[in-house]
Amino acid sequence: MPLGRFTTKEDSEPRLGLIATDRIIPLATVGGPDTLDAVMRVPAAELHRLLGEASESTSDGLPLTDITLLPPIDRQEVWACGVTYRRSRDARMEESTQKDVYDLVYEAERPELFLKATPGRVCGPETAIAIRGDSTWDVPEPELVLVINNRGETIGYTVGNDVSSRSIEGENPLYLPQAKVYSACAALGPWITLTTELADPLALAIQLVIERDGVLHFDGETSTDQISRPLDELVSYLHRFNEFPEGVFLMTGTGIIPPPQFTLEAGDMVSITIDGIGTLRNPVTRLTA
Ligand code: DO4
Ligand code: MG
Repeated sequence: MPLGRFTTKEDSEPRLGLIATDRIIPLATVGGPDTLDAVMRVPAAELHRLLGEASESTSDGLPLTDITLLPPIDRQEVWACGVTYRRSRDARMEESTQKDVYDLVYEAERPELFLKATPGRVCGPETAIAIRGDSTWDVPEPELVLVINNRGETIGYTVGNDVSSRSIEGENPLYLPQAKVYSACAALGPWITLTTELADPLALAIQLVIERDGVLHFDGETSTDQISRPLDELVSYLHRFNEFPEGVFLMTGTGIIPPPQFTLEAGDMVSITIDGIGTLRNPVTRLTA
């Protein structure tokens, strides 16, 4: 059962629960860790045992219709990998004034890793992701996200959207932090699928659907089998000389790039589906000064 973070109409304090077909079992009621911060401090094997026991619970739980799912994050930073798919390298070489850097990093031993978002910049399911008022070319980036505890163990996966300004990054790669990090620049959710429930994270179909005015405007697909580096290599580089006492989320890069004439607009609806995990849906808003 996946792990969801939620509130109810009666209680605005975020809680964690195990999600069954039409209900959620709050972990506090079955003796499990009841915040994501607490989950991140439990060794992976023990966590999976605890959650396995909790999922056997006969508790009725709460109907999913009575809760609001929140982004599955507490105090963790969100990091991201760049140019891990050939498609991402090619698109960036086409748009950038500095084409070589993308080719070089795709081939290099050291991967590109960057800080994508702090928790306050992360949107949950059905809440609006943003495009910047000073950007003219914007895209969603659908990415498999690793959920990594404070020991560096991957405990689960979620769906991520690394919303990005292609015009700002394309002007100069040194503008990457401005292209990537701003208010509501990322989405995570709808929940965390535990590693024990997903056989092979490198064999997952990823689908992106963008609706405009209620009709299909763009769709694309890839598979995590196109990622050019082993996931444990990405995790290992992230943890080199860098500690994550609260655990960390790692977006693993995008393999779906809409055509150059496409840019996100306010009012669009972005849906990202990763097989075995779920669908993350977010409307788009434009930030103005
Ligand atoms: O090199 C810039 C960022 C690349 C990225 O976010 C991706 O490939 O997903
Ligand atoms: Mg990305």
